[in-house]
Amino acid sequence: MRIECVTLREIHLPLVQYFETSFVRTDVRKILLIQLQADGVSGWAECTAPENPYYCHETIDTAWSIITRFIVPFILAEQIEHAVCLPRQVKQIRGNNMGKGAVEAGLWDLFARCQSRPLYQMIGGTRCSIDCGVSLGIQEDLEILLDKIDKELAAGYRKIKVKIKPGWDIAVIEKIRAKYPKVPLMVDANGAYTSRDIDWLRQLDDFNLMMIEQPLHYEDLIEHAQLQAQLRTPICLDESIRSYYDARAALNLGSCRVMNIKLGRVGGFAQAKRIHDLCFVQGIPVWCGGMLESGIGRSHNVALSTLPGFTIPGDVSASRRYYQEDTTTHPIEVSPQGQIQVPTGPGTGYEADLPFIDRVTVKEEKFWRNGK
Ligand code: OSB
Ligand code: MG
Repeated sequence: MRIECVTLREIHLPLVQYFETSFVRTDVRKILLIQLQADGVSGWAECTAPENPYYCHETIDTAWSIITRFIVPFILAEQIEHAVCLPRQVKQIRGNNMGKGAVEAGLWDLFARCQSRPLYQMIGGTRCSIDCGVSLGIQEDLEILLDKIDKELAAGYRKIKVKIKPGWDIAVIEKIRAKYPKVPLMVDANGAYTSRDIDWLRQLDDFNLMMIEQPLHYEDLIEHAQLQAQLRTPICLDESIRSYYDARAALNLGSCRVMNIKLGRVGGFAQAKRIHDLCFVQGIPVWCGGMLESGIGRSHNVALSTLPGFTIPGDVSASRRYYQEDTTTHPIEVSPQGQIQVPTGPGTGYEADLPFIDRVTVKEEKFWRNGK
């Protein structure tokens, strides 16, 4: 296949409600969208790199630079037989997974659409519906958080994830558990604790949590292993797992018992699948994380979540929890049973809403084969 044109757009989308983690509050998402065209068909993807380098090294601007300078020239110069055959020059790029992953995911969507096949089947997905959970940010006060949990449970969600940080942790979880003794509940610290907090974190063992996500520094697999040895509650790693190699090291060291797989963080479907397969043979459950994606990125997360090892509800929830208007013509919707029906149309099964995207675009760059 010969890619004829690549378009990068930066869009700005205000969140329905700000999202706060232990490291930053986000009000408006600045999102890089990529459109790849061949044979009159468009493949789309969303780069999950955030506005700032606080979740990972990459930002929307570094990804823009890597994609335009080091990826686009090669995919426009060569033939690409399949999304698994990204040009060698792209594989040579170290790190920058979100930039590489966005192009790779867009190629998968394009190839699936050209073959009129659903993307989820092409990657080996086996589910026709996926189980959904929600991730709730740090709130102004506990009452607001409890109200939000009420609302999400009423909407049918199957897992509640609550962000924690020092000063917003044990007392909050205690209150949630007092009100909802049985709800599938987990916490995510985004690396806000250190080895000095091990005794403090052990209190979380009292609350029958599904898991504790990324309690410690993202580079420290050894301390996570030491903490896991002292906890009954499984540790789940997010930021620490940037590649197959990280995943293998974490499993060998005993740093976690669950893995969060994010398409962008690991560099696309091929890497996500490799990590999934490694976990699958070792009996380690995985689930699909989120990066406050708009509909386009969310639709790729839906496809990824259909792989057989994704046995825990992911942070893949309805578009309208995030955005009033979205980048797909049909918003991603969750049933009252807390599930998303996986569409069976070509590619992701969702269509980009180009008029809307044009309306919210603040920056655009187009590249043609032969420099047209
Ligand atoms: O740690 O999973 C995380 C959002 C932005 C950055 C990191 C994380 C998150 C979330 C929200 O938890 C997931 C979502 O609802 O998209
Ligand atoms: Mg996380």
